[in-house]
Amino acid sequence: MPIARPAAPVRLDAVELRVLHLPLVSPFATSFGTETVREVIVVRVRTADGDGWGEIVTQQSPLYSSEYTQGAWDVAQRFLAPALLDAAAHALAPEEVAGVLEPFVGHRMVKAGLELAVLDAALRAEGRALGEYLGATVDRVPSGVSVGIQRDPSALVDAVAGYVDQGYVRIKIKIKPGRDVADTAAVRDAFGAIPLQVDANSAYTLADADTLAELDRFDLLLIEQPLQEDDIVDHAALAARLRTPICLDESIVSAKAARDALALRAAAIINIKAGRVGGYLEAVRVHDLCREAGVVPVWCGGMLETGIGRAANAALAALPGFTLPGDVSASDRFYARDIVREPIVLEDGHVRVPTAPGIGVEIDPVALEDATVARVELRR
Ligand code: NPG
Repeated sequence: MPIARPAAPVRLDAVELRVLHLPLVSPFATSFGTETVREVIVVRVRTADGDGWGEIVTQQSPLYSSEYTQGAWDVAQRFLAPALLDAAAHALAPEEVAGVLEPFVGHRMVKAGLELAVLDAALRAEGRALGEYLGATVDRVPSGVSVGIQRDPSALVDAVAGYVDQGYVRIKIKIKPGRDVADTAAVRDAFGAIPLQVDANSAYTLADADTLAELDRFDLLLIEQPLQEDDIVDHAALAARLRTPICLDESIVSAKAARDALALRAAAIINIKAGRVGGYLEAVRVHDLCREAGVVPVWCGGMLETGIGRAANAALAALPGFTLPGDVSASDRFYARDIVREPIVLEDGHVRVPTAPGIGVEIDPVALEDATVARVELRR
């Protein structure tokens, strides 16, 4: 359902951007690289009625997508934040942000972070929670965990065991060529019928279809993004050869891309990430489209968000079309110290949807300051 009740416009006085470096509790390895520190940009918008917070989920290097932190830092200061400040000289509703930023091609993660900050400011001013605004229908969401590639399959089983013990209701393991069938088999053998899925982050080509078909015997919930971002037709060809449903992540950069992928039968399931599609409002449009397209299951992805994006993801994941557990894990899955006062915690395999106004969490100013490596403020 489209947003039922739009938010009141806000007047922006300033946009503050910070690059943060947050150490991860353990290295996170995927088919595209290993991270030990999360580099992320936090946005604060200042309005007469108070501040709003957002997060730009780019990574240090353009390995997951073409976006990366220094590029985001540049485009935000040079083009996007000035356009927003100009447009909001009088007042700007959160629903108008995407239109103001639309002339600038791409840079969706930056657009998403700016839009979230405006949305947060507007909803805080109204005393309304993001979940309620987006259309949440539950007060807690089941929590899945994403487990990076480990030294070997037995180390992977050990890592998964720790998360199972904590109560995560669904396990996702990262795979890459040479680290797929044996890793998946080890986890399936060790944990029986646990809900399990794999994520390739674009590491394969259609020539690997036979290897990927070997995963069919593990009754996975899905295989995520086996081929490259623009391999829509090849994903459709692969889907015809696998029993395991294909879920797209990197390829789904907008509601339009989602519509096309579904029409071409390149995906049976869609991972929704607000950063990747340019904002939480576009994320709701992807959700709505999937519900209308014969109830295509969707789930909420994660990008190692701080407490800001994590709280917003919990709100998004509470919409009714999110029928699979998302990568909405507890803050301590990645961070020993989050930058919010109310880190997301796991309760009986679920995380709570915040109910306080806006994103529903308060920033810890000391933790924020300690993590900041660069800061800039743009004024009207
Ligand atoms: O729980 O936040 C999380 C991480 C989930 O595996 C996860 N994210 O490919 O989906 C992904 C991956 C990712 C992380 C992608 C960071 C890009 C950046």
